[in-house]
Amino acid sequence: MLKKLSVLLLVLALVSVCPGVPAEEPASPERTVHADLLLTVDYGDQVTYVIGHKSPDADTVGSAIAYAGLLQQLGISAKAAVAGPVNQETKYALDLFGIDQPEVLSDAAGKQFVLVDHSEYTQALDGMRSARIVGVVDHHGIGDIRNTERIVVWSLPAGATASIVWSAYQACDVEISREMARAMLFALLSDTKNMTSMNVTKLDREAYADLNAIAAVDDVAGLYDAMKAAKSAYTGMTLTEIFYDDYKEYIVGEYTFGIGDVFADSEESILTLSERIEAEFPKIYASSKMDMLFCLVSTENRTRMIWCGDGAEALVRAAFPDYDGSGSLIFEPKAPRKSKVVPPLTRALEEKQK
Ligand SMILES: [Mn+2]
Repeated sequence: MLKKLSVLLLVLALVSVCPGVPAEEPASPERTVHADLLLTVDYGDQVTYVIGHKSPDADTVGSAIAYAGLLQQLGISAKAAVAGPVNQETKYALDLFGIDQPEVLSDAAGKQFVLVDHSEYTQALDGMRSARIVGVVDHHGIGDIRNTERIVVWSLPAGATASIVWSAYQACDVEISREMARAMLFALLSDTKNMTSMNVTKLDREAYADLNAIAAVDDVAGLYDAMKAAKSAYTGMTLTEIFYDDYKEYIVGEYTFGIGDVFADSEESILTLSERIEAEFPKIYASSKMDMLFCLVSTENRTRMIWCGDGAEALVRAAFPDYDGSGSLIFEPKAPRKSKVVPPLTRALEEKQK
């Protein structure tokens, strides 16, 4: 109930500061409520890195760039960064728009961050437990990061983190430049599959309409298709690199597991690609630190899941009662990692430890 209420309050707060609504009173230094709150946080003298999760995807990178841009506009010394090299999809969009790739950091210790698109240490840059976190922008659940200071956390169940960043610009009444609109637009397109995903909310639609107008991209559907093609081409990458291209780790009690999300460009390549990864899986598993590894190979319509590690098969049996014991699991329609794979695996692992 409390959670519902606070989300409602945040939404109301956001609505109340939308631009176009004349201010009731001439706010002292013409700053909105949310801009004021962002500036209430103590950033000290060091630079604030805005960074997304490991195996950065387009939403993580575009959101980091745009939120760093917002903080800069408010006079905060902020810089976008990434926790690893950007993927082919993101590289395509950045190159197309002439936007610089954010700096790649390898260790968070001693530095200061705003986290975007994640809020758990397993997905954060190494050393994050020894870093200072001064903000979070995320559309997943609340993870395990800790900070007892007063910071700004934007957490909304939107289709993309980029939409929340967009709403932060609205709440702070900061004008969105064409470059920032393009960064948020490619992020939004990627996470919502060009606004066709089931997770699309009204906020995403409003963000999309506004960003589209500012970004002035001739053919948005064509941009999305080209990004998708760049992603599934995996040009010049080893099978291990393909597995880790879009990869996330999870901890449930005393168990750890990782899931790679691999994109196939046709029904046939679901099988060929997943069989090639399967052959390489024991080697990938041996050099990982996880108890179990899972790999999803999907087109827009179908997913084949394979796994490796002690107890992985038994876990699949417990999590997915339809599993036929054939050594792999087919999902139709496609199984998004976040909504259809992580929750059943997590529940089954929790059950196992009761
Ligand atoms: Mn995201």
